[in-house]
Amino acid sequence: MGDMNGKSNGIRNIVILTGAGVSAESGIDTFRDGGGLWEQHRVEDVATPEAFERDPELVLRFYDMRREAIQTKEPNPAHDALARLDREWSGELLIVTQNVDDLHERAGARRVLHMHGEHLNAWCTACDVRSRWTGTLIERPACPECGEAALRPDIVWFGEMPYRMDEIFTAIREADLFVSIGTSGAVYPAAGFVRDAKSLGVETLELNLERSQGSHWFDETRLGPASSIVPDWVEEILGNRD
Ligand code: BV8
Repeated sequence: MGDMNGKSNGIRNIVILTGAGVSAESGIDTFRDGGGLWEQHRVEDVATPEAFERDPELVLRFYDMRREAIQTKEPNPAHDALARLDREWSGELLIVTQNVDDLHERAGARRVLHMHGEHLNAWCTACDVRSRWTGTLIERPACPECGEAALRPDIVWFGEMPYRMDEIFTAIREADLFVSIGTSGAVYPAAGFVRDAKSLGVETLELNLERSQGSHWFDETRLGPASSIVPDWVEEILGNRD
């Protein structure tokens, strides 16, 4: 592993940040690649609380379409490799994902934290309960818990606080290695995690199709499709164990 040869044996606690690039080869649109989500929709029209307030139908339709789409997709070898690491890694491991699909879980990963929410949850703005949801929300269905027609996508929109930030910062503080996979480094606070890791002396590795906005912060960057460079890296890190 580049300048970590021999040192990877000293690695016990790993934090992995994943972005849309890890699901790209499963056929789920990324945000900023050609033809991506933000080329078809302006962020401020569909991914902010103000947008939901202004035009709930447009926002609900946007998320209904994506919630339905992810249920027709399958995990790819990158998800499978990270699930294998989760099963076989005896140290601490946390997969912090910016993705709102469930492909990490469907590949078998358990130690997953969705910092930007999940398509397959509906969040009731009346009783605050989150319910598993695979259908649509456009018809404003009743909350299974309180019966109110007050469900919204369980998605962290721009201007909203990402979930479980304390847990994420604690994991980064205790990490020996921070790995960023398939993210453009365009959105904060996720894009700043590498700087937090670096300032704490944590080794940092980036696995991405192309250089990202944060590449210069990483000790090492490996370029290529996640479906091949992630399994290669997992093989390497598992092979270097004590
Ligand atoms: C918050 C859910 C504070 C929605 C998402 C000015 C400066 C700094 C920050 C800000 C600013 N103005 C506003 C902000 C804050 C804002 C922000 O960062 N804006 C950016 C645009 C500047 N952030 C927020 O609002 C966040 N909240 O700051 O709250 C706060 C404080 C107090 C109290 C209250 C609040 C909330 C942000 C969350 C937004 N929600 N997702 C949905 O899904 O609809 S963001 C969304 O974009 C993703 O979740 C992800 O996090 C983010 C970036 O997307 P990526 O996953 O990286 O995907 P992208 O397409 O960009 O890139 C894909 C990458 O994969 C590329 O690099 C590509 O090369 C690579 N790739 C492609 N194919 C492959 C591949 N790699 C490998 N293999 C392949 N095959």
